[in-house]
Amino acid sequence: MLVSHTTRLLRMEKQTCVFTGCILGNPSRVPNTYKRKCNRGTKGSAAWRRTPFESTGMETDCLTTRRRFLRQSAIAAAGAMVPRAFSQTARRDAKAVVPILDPNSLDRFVDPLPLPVVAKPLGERALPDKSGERVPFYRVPMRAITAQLHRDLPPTNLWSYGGSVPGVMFDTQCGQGLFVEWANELPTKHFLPVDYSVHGAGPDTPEVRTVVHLHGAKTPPESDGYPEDWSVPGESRTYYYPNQQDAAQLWYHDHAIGITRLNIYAGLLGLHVIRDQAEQQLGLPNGKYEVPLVLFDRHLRRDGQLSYPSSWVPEVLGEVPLVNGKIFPYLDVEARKYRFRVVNAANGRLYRLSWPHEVEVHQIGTDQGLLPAPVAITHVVLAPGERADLVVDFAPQRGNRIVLSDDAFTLMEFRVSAAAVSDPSEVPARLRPVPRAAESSAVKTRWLTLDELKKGMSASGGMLLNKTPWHMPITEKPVLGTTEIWELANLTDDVHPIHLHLVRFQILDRRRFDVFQYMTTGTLRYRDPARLPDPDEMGWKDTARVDGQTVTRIIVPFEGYAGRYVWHCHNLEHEDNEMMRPYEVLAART
Ligand SMILES: [Cu+2]
Repeated sequence: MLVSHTTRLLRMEKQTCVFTGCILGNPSRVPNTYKRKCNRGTKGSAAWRRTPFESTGMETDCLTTRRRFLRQSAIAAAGAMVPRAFSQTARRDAKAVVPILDPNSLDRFVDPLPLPVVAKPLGERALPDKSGERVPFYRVPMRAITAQLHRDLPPTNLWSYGGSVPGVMFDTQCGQGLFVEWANELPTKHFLPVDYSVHGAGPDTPEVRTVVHLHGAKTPPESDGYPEDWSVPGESRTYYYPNQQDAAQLWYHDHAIGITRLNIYAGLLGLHVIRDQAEQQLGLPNGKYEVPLVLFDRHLRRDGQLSYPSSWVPEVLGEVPLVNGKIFPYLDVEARKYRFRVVNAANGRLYRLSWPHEVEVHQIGTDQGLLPAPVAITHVVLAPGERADLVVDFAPQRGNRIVLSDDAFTLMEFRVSAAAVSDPSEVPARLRPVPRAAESSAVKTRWLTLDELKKGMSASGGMLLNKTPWHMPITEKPVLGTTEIWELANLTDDVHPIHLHLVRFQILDRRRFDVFQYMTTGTLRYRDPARLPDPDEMGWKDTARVDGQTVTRIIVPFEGYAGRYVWHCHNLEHEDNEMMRPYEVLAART
């Protein structure tokens, strides 16, 4: 396996540029418009393709200078740029196919916010543990659909779980397990461009393959959606979700090796809410006053169809914002409190949601459920994979229109009714205990680097975790029932949202360090004191923003199941290009 993969990559390195498809070492054959990109691609791709298998040179090549997510967001807001690699692709599309859609050409707030359909079980099935207990059984087909993303656009081709994007929503109770048969009924040809040079996506692999991961769930390994456990059209996988965990807003999405970014971009994502008694007794807004907001962005052509780069690029930030699958939707609300369950389901965009200052907003929860206490906010930052649980009080806003924005663009509008209503819901001062995990409880501390491989000043050649490609032997093997501290040392300039499957964790602190000194001498020098996580991050997390040139320490109790899982960056372009590693939870010794 290792030999064949290595051979394939080295052969590819001699033949083609992974950025443009042109012949390496023969830049005269490159079209002028692609020359700058090809030149960096030629050098950069050869360097990083070779490095994972030959250790020379990589350590001094991977110092990065790329822009930070927040900076991207702010500049894009000014209309000055979209990420370089992505905008080049867009221009290519514009010339070759159909002009690219400018979202500012669309009327705003003309479509109501869609709400996901709640999944209904088909029946019951017996648990595999021979206890005789029967639990609900669901079947969710993955199918090609069309959906109108805006009143004035033609229908868009998408892939869906259960007929919509986002897909059907699971509304579940803690302790009530369920089976889901995920049935791949997709076509055999992908409608987005597959880059066959990405690991796991070679031409000898079926082009359409899917595997579902329930993000944030404590799931047995055989049901967790291991990236190589994919199924092809005509096949299905039945997974068991025990739901033995605290109430939280989870979400499910595709995780197929090498094409996760394409499958999620196509629409393969949906929600899974777990509720519990403790949360239900708090009196928070519920029923129709609890609304999911699933955020993602896309790049669209004027004919309404998705556009995606023809070969791998490090980040894809769409120019068109969607909420629950609609562009610039509106929601009619009563003058009272609402609970919004926000999920960042974008490929690479870090959202910085801003509410008008006169609107009272509290964050009450994060990835893995409620915070200890509500946090008053005017904005919330969410990297891909992260969630925020918000309560917004519209009572003082009778008759007003409230616009929710991100730094980069307007997202949606809330139209507050002029009528006064009674509001029995409340936001208690104490939500649930979340004791801080003691560092002394950790039996092991791991130093793990986040790396970008590059040559020259700006070319990205891919990302790695701990300088180790996906297929290399497993190096992280925590023992079930023990706690570890993972020191995530980000050697790049970018924020990388790091997600661990199976577990929940707490962020201990963040601390900037001298990356240049570390890279050149191997010694660690911190630039400033450690910072505690933000107040809205003081709950249980499953995805943590690891800032550029910073060590982010997380403390992780490995609970649930022994077996093989993964940890990865949730920027989907990074994840697909090897910023993902397996890890194995070892059974505790008896
Ligand atoms: Cu990343």
